[in-house]
Order: sequence, then structure tokens, then C-alpha cells
Amino acid sequence: MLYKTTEAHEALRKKVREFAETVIAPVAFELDQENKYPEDIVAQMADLGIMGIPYDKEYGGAGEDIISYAIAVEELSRVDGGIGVILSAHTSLGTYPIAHYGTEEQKQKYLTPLAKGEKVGAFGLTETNAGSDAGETETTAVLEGDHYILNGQKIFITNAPAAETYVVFAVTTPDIGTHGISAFIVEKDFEGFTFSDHYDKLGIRSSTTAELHFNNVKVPKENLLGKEGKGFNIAMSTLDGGRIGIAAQALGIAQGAYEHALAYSKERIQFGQPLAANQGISFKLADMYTKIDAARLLVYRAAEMKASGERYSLEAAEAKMFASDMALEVVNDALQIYGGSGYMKGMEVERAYRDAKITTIYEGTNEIQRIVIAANTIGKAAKASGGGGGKKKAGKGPITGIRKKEIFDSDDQAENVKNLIAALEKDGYDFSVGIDLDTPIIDAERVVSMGKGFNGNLELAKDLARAFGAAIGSSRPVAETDKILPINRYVGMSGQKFRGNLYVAAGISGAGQHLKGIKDAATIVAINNAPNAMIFKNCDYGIVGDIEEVAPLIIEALGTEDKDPAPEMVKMKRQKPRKTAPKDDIYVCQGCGYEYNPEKGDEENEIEEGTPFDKLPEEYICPKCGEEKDNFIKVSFPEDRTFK
Ligand code: COS
Repeated sequence: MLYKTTEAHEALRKKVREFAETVIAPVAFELDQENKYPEDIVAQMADLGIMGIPYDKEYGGAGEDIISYAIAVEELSRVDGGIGVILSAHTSLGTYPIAHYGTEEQKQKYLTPLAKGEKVGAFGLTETNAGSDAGETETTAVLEGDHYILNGQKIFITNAPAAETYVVFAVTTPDIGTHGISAFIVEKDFEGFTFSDHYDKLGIRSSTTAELHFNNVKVPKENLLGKEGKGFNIAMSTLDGGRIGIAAQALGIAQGAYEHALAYSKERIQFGQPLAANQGISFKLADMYTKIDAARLLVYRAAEMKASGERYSLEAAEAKMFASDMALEVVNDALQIYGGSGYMKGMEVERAYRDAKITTIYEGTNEIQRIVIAANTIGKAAKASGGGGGKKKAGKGPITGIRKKEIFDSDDQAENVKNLIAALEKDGYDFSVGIDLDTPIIDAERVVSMGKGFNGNLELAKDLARAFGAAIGSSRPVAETDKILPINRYVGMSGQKFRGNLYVAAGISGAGQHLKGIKDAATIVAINNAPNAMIFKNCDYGIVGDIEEVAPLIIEALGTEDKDPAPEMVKMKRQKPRKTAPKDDIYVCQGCGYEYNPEKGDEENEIEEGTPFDKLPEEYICPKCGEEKDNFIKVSFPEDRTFK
């Protein structure tokens, strides 16, 4: 049984430690405070030869083992947890799937620059509705000729937007669950591939994390990674390795915090002696040391098993869970030993305290690790299933609930604006009245929110809000990053919630957290130039177009002056999709005879009354036997037929 590293391992540790202490430590506080990805340091990591440690020399790697890679992540994280995860996400998530599943051509083209560190890699799996339940991926890839066309969004992607090469997971065959997911290599420069601003996080702030937006992105057929339908397995096996990286990151963060606390406990004199002479403190330090040592053994064991080609899912999950839980305990104790001084910004233990938390969450929460450990030791738990044995997709759908989704899409934008205004007026909106632009979002009956689509043109956004008689709001980046509007105008899950009637999302693509902040709106209007933007799946009315073209037309049509003060808000009823189904068509399930009546909808599947059969979600299954939508047949009945 392995319990000691080799001389080569320790030589590597020394090299990376020296780099971390001389290059990273002096700027770690600044990177943390400024939420800044250190491009220059990543370039120096490439020069140091640590961006492709476990990959073959033939493809630009260092040809070393997985323990060496874990040591590198550990040593970087000992000084800066953010830089530790840059290396981990690049190596285990962005590069591994290409090294392991790539064709020779893909390896030559993509693996070599990644392993040399000329390019940075990332991994696009997580989505709003597919976090722990990664099988619920909604991003689609449709084969058209020589290309797959990608549409959808990924969230919380480490190394985005800095990375140049992304392994992205998308559905190629809908409705068959995990077997319908495929993996693709996507280059940063592919047309239609864009990013959100990078998030403002609690910790690991020197690493960048952003959303990936795919709008009809053409991915060459030869960039399919592995076989079609094998994406989920690729994702899972990649995450096994990723978990060793995160375990090593947690280990390093804990090691750094422990060493700082140890040094401080020897320096700080209280009651006439160093803190360490106090048995309460020395016991704490002894526990910290032992826990770190135990975690290290688990991490290196999983790494050695991976390197020797054994199955290591269980051991990687154990290492990730134990090391990250341990890290949280150790950083807490380290800060406690520092007392009030540890609570101050700029103290390493304060940063470690914030950096450690994410390690229990990403690359599989520790609850997921326990599922993996239990499945490997106790046996797999039975899955919840629909009547026919298929997976029931309860509660899935747009974040803002069922919406009308009427998109005005004629070539004539003036015509679209006219139709939008007519539809809103028909719903009861009176645009001769208005509220103040700075009415608190929570009290506002109407809000027009400004997104990045305005390119910073605040006056145009304000005029659009005046035209609608609305208060002004914004997306998060407009307030937080660009600081164009105060932070209290930002609408979203972590910002202000909109509970009024009319919400106009202008130039906003509709990130999940934004949509969660507007789900109580009676009416949502979307104006955006990307037809596949999430906001259109979550709106009642929409216009696809450039906000700088559409907004002036609305302003002209509604005017900005002479609005009477709006009366007190009366909350309007949520809009319902129009009942367009003809009365006499019903659809019968061939599996069990269940009848879907569009007039009645389907309560069990949360399908509203009046939903035509062809508007049922792709994943709709028979509520009685689980048969898929394709196995329903249309039956016409006389006018006077009554239903049970
Ligand atoms: N390596 C390779 N394949 C694996 C695997 C692994 N470690 N684990 C599962 N699979 C395969 C299974 O063999 C199965 O394949 P077949 O259907 O071809 O037989 C398929 O994947 C589905 O497996 P399973 O039924 O166990 O999957 P579940 O949907 O039950 O999911 C968990 C299992 C919960 C463990 C999985 O969804 C998971 O790890 N979720 C967390 C995802 C995550 O870490 N997200 C964060 C990403 S941050 S970068």
C-alpha cells in the first residue's frame, strides 16, 4: 500500500511551491479583491510545464502520473485556491476528455496546445435545469450537413471566458435521457458562441467562471467527441478525474490555512505564552494536521488507481467528499486560531475560509459523492419512474412558468412594434399613464430592464421605460459590472424581485437567475437580437431584433411625455396561452387508451387547459402508462361529444 510519495513527486512539489510562493503569493490578495483572472500567471504555469502533467509527451504533455498532477493542484491551492482550480478544470475537465476519447486528428489539433498550455480548456456540462441531475441537459445539437447546430446555455463554467477550447455536452437525440447526450469540442471563436460576464463569487476569485451561450453555433461534424449518445458516459468518467483535482484543491487550501495558523499560534502571545502552548490550541492543531494527512492519503490513492488504469470512481468520490468536508473544518479552525485578525480582509486564512466552501459544491456536490459512494458500496438505488418505466419529468419547463410566447416576427419592425402594443393594450395596459423611473422595483407596476444589448446607452433605456410608463431596472452585469445603474436597480434572484404586472426585458438574454427574479410578472415582454435566447422561452410577447432599432420605434409609438400618474397598482392575472385547439380533436395513447383532450389539458403533467397537442413539450409522456408522445394518434369526434 502506498503511503509515501517518490523523490520525483517531492521535486515537483518543491518546484511548484517555489513558483506559488514567489509568483502567486505576492498578488493573491489583489487577484481576490479585484476578481481578476491572472492571464500572465497562467502563461508562466505553461512555461513551468504544469499545464499538461499527466498527458503524453507526444502530445505536448509532461508524461507524469496523476499524483504529480494532484501535487501541482495542491501546491497552487496552498497559496491560492482560485489558481488551483484553473489548473484542475483545465487538466481534468477541459483536456482529459480529448486525451481519452479524441481521435488522432482531435488530439493533434486540440490536445497538443492544451497540454503545452498554449491554450486553456474548459468543460460545459451544467445548465439551469441540469446541475446534479446532469442527464437533464437541454442544450441541443442538430446535425445539418457537415455541422451540428448548437443551441442553449451553460452556467457556472470554470475558466470561461478565458479558455479557448470547450468540451460541451448537448442533446443529439431528444427524449431518450442520458443516451441522447453527445460531447463536442467547441472553439471560443465559433460564430454564435458568446459568454456572460464572469461571476462575482464568494471565493476562488482569481479563477474566472461564466455562462456559455450558444446561438446556432456551427460545430464541424468532426468535432463530435466519442460516439453520438455517449456524452453522458464521457461526462461521468471525466468528472471522476475532476474530483481528484478538487480533492487536491481542498487539500491544498487546508494545508495553507493550517500552516498559517500554526505559525501564528507560535507568534501570538497571550497570558504570557504563545497560543500554541495552550493545550486547547495545540489539540486543535493536532486534529487539523491529522485530518489533512488522512485526506492526502485518500487523494493520492485515488490518483494512483487512476494512473494504473483501475476503476476509481468510488475512491475519487471518497477523496473529494472527505477532503472538501475536512477543508471546511480546517479553515474554520485556522480562522478561529487567528481570532479577530483572521476576520480581516487580506489575511490568508480569511481568503482560504471563502475559497474552501466551493469544494463541497462543484464537480458533484458532496451529496452526489455520497450517492456514488453508497451506490458502489450498498448498491444502486431504484430510480423514480413514470407509469411505463420511463423517467418522469415532473415540474420541468420554463423558469417563469407557462407563458404565451407570441413572437412578432415580421420583417417589418414597425409592424411588430404596432402588434406588440396592440396586444398589450388588449390585455388592459394603459400607456397614457406612468410611474417614476426610480420607483423601487418591488413596488413598481411596470419595469423596463436594460441589458447589455443597449451597449451602455442609458438614455435610450430610460426613454423606453418612460414610453412604457415604467420604472427602470437592469440585468446584473449592467448594474454590477458596468455600473451603469445602481445595484438596487438590478432584477434577479440575488437582486430585486419584480412582482408587478408588466416586465420588459430589453436586450437581456435571460440568464436563469434573472428569470427567477421575474417569475411573478403578469406579463413578460422580450426584445433581443438572438432568437434562441432563453428569454423568448419565458415571455408572453417578444420581438426579435436589435434593441437600438426596436426601442426608438416603441418610443415613437408610445411617446415619453405627458403621462398621467398611474393609479395604484391592481395586480393583473397571469396571461394564459390562447386556446387554439379545435374542439373535436383528441389524441389517444396507443399504449393504454388514455385520451389527451387539448381543451382540458393534463393536470398530472402540469399541462394547462387549451394546450394543443403539437404544443406539448417534447418530453411529454402518457400520464397513465408513460408512452411517448409519438405513440398517440389523433381521433376526430362529432361536435357534441362529451368527455368523461
Ligand atoms: N464513468 C462512466 N460512465 C458512468 C459513470 C462513470 N463514473 N457513472 C455512470 N456512468 C454511466 C452508467 O454506466 C450509465 O451508462 P449506461 O446507461 O450506458 O449503462 C449512465 O452513465 C447513467 O448512469 P446512472 O444511471 O448511474 O446515472 P444517473 O442519472 O443515476 O446519475 C449521478 C448518477 C447522480 C451519480 C450523476 O448524475 C452525477 O454524477 N451527477 C453529478 C453531476 C455533476 O458532478 N455535476 C457538476 C458538474 S460541475 S463540472
